Amino acid sequence: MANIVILTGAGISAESGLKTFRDQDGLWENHPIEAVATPEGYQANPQLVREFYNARWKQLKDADVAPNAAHQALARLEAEHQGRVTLVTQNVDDLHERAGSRRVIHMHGQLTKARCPVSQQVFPKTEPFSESTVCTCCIPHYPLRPHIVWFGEMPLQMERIENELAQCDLFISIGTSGSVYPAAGFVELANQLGAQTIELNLEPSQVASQFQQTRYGRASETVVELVE
Ligand code: BV8
Repeated sequence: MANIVILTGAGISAESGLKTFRDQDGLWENHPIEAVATPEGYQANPQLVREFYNARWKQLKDADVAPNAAHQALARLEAEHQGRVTLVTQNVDDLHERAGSRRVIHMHGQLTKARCPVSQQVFPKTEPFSESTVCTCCIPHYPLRPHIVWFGEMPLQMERIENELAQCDLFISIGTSGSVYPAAGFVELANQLGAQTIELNLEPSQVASQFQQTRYGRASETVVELVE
């Protein structure tokens, strides 16, 4: 049976009602995402950045935000290939878990978690970020930061991801524009290591030419077709 590594991006959550980065033309409240999703942005205007992540965290709780057919198809694929499917996501939402996926690596962090900026200890996020939402691990207590990988910060679990890519026979990229590294470089690594590579997206990504196979359309259709 194939070892399968799947990379997902914001496009897989689009049909669940979560905006993609491109939908916002790279902006949020008229701030460039790079300005808001960076350590410098947080340093310069912590309240703005806290509001950015609080808003997206609250949106996860909206009744109409739920996993879609693509998330569910990936959870079925994992259940059918016990232990042979690894899901690496750039998304910070929890829709893969809510669909039933278990082996999920959030390489860019999670909206549902908070982190102490000093000890780096990670906590479940139970309340909106504010100046007074502080860690319990240090004295003095520090305001918790989003457990999110900002631009210029090292993605999480890279060694494990590279290890999974080295052993995979099949690499499938779903719903990502291929605009951010190192995630956009995974297909090159998979090709070098002899895996089959497939891109499923609404339109060709910035690295589309590096995939052996490409299928375009909405994830809720293309992923279901591929998995069934
Ligand atoms: C790092 C968390 C080093 C935040 C995110 C120059 C060249 C190369 C690299 C760089 C460079 N300058 C700087 C860099 C590095 C930088 C980078 O790549 N910058 C880019 C802008 C060039 N990368 C980093 O900084 C990374 N870290 O390099 O660290 C290092 C080394 C040692 C020590 C320390 C550091 C960290 C990057 C992580 C940033 N955080 N997310 C948050 O979420 O708030 S990035 C964020 O944007 C996402 O996580 C994702 O990774 C990225 C792009 O988003 P996508 O998921 O692709 O979404 P997008 O909207 O772009 O596309 C959606 C796609 O879906 C579209 O193609 C659309 O067609 C499709 N779609 C839409 N609807 C559907 C659909 N498809 C199917 N069905 C549908 N219905």
